[in-house]
Amino acid sequence: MRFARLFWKSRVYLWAVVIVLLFLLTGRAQAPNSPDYSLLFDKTDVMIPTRDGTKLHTEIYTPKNPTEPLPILIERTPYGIADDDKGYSRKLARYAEMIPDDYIFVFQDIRGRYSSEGTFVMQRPVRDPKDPKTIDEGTDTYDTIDWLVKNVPHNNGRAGLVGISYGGWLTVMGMLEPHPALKAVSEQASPADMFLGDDFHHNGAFRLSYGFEYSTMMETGKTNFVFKFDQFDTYEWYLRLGALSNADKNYVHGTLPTWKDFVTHPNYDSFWKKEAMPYLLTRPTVPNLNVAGWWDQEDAYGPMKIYELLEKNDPDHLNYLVAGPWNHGGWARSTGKSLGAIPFGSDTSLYFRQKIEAPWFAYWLKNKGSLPLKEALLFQTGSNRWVQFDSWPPRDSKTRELYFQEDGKLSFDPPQAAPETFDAYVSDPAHPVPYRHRPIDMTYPDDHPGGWPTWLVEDQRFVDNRPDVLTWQTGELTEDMTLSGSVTAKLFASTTGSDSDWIVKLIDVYPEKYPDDWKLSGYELMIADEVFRGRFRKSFEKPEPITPGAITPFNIDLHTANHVFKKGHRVMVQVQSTWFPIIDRNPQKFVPNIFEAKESDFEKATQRIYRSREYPSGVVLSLAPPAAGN
Ligand code: PG9
Repeated sequence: MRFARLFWKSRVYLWAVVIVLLFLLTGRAQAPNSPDYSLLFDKTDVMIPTRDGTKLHTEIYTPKNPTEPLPILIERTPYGIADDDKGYSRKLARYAEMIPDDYIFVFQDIRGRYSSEGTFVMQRPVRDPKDPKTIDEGTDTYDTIDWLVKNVPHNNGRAGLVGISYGGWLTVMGMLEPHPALKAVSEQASPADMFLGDDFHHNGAFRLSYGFEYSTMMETGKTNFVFKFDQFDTYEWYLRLGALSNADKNYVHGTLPTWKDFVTHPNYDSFWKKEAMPYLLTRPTVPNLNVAGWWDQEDAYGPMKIYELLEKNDPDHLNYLVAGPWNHGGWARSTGKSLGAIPFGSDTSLYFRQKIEAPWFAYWLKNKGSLPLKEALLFQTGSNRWVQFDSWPPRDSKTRELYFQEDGKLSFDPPQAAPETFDAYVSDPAHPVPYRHRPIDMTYPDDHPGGWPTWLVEDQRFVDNRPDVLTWQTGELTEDMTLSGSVTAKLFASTTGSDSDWIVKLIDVYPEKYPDDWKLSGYELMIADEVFRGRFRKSFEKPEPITPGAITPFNIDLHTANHVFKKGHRVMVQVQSTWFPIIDRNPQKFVPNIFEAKESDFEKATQRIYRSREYPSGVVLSLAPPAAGN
């Protein structure tokens, strides 16, 4: 009797029904991909009022016949909640590993998007908290939580907040003035600084294809819009576009606020600082799990920066970090066994969802189990294993510089050559280096699986033979080398122009013959990469021309990596000056605002990378001490 009561109360029978149905339908005893959620949840559709009267469309999914008060897990989104054929949000599938723990799931359209009222503002600036009439995404989150804990039956008074990318940023906004019921958050791939390192610019260089396609997607209507390119290969399309001013003249026609912001704020001014985390985050207010992907093509910088900023003032140990071998949001879908051609030896995304994310929320919101990580849990690529760290970057790594040498060699020995020793190339804005192999399809195609999500793991051999890409590499490594922490490029360079971009890529070159996986033979896998717009070398606020012909130092932060270059592999560095169309073309002649450059401003430039005793260019790597590293 007791068992029977427990059976009915625990709703195990519902899961059994779902699994049996699936088994019958598919003839396979597999885990259901998409169960019938109407058997598991009761759905309520509400418009939640916020303090200025604007109502936000919200879907609430309460487990059927709850046996105890349950926490509320909230995801807020600008991308729509999209229902399945039973009218249940497709978002539920994202939380498959948490559903057995029992939560009330809440999905909400943010202000001005999809079915919510109000006006959408791209990354709406944070309000002045002294003015009670102001609102922002933080107050909308606060008001939502307040309404939910007061109105949703069976809740236990605790709320969690989670989101990826824009949703990650919304999660951080919810932490700024947190509602007392907010007990745990997970910021996942949130941008931290749109001028320095995330979707719209990197080190001041404009992310053209992303900036154009994202702003048209978000600001053409209330729902996602797909820009219709008249050419599949957008490399060609953006080249035909010519100077950036043509985007507004020919397509945008002043209709996109975000495009206007790009044009009117070409430097790191208060506009960009208003939403940048270094100016907002002083301490963690709620336990926060930061999540990052090593090959995140959109916001790799953000979560690492947010972790770093919160770490500065975390006496109660509320700030945690997980990084895995993922692209943007890759941890939330699929198994994560591989990315593009690169295998990882285990189901890394599934592991995250089952063993990290689900226990993390269960610990804070349900007092269940123990914390799944001590501080930072980072997947080590190359060796394919998870490693726990007490701090990230680790304090015990030692920096060593790999120097560019003659004949394309790279070595730990400093160069001895005469001062004027360099390698050179001509950078021509009329023939920019593609950032991924062509055809470069649009960023978010709606009719085919695109190349964007995996471009960072593409084999870099596709540019090896270009005369405008310089390459240096070590010999075959005689033992494993563990990179564990920061990577910085130190270039001594000159240009015949008065402005220039420098793109540096740190690459793991697989052995020429790789029987473990033949298709990876000789593969050139990017481990770290970044672009730097030369005009900003002294200040991101006040750009300055480069003196043509002058040997100029450029220090470029390639961020952190946790990677083993295996014995038999080589380390490679590539330098180039264009990366198109993800980065707009630098005219290579200094103009006050590149968004207003004329066609005639774009010039070829001869670039020199010095590799002499006086001017030793190279990359500085943080290497793990041998004992700890392997
Ligand atoms: N990378 C997207 C984004 C986040 C925030 C602002 C603009 C774009 C996203 O995936 O949501």
